[in-house]
Amino acid sequence: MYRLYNSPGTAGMAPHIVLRELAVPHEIVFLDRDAGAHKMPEYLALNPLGRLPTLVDGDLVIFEAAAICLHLADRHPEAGLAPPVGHPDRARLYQWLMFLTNTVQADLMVWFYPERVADEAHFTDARVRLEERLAAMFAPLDRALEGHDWLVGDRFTIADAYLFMLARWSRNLPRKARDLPHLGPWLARVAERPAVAGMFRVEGLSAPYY
Ligand SMILES: N[C@@H](CCC(=O)N[C@@H](CS)C(=O)NCC(=O)O)C(=O)O
Repeated sequence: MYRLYNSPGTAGMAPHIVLRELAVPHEIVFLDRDAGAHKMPEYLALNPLGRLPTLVDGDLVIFEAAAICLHLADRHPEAGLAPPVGHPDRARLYQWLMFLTNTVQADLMVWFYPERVADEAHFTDARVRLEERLAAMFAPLDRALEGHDWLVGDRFTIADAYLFMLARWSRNLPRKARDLPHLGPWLARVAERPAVAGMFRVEGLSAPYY
């Protein structure tokens, strides 16, 4: 039984989708971030950064959403949520997953929490620049989907789960992923998946989803 520590709508969404795609027994533990539950000693013992998500898989405890997605895909190779190791599509999956987590997600986090890097007087300037940067990041993702149903290869992978989570966050920005010609239909396609619909239900989120 996997246990995923999570909070609705946050970085735990991609691992949550992956658990549901795998249809494996799992428990989602929602921590009350407003109450600071993710900074309590009990949780810090699992994740010293006090961030969500964290996965518990027997004796293994890991954090970082992308690492959790890869681990889950590797534990259940028969599900095909990641191409086989050594296959060119596996390299493409690494490329997009790393780009998503270390570049797109990093800038999105600063857009949502500018107080972490700047004084309030600079929030607007910082956000305008981040919006430019993020538009330039979503553009190649949009192009990669041209003529393709999924980001990597010819089936849904963990890269789609991850991109869905981040593309959905862009609904708060002036330039939204959903307005791009290929990302828009792709978002609708992902949202229709039973695993994704189930995730929204469990996370208590309602439409519009992205
Ligand atoms: N790179 C980490 C980021 C995790 C992260 O920052 N999660 C946010 C929620 S989206 C969080 O827990 N924030 C609480 C905090 O930073 O104190 C991952 O992808 O797992």
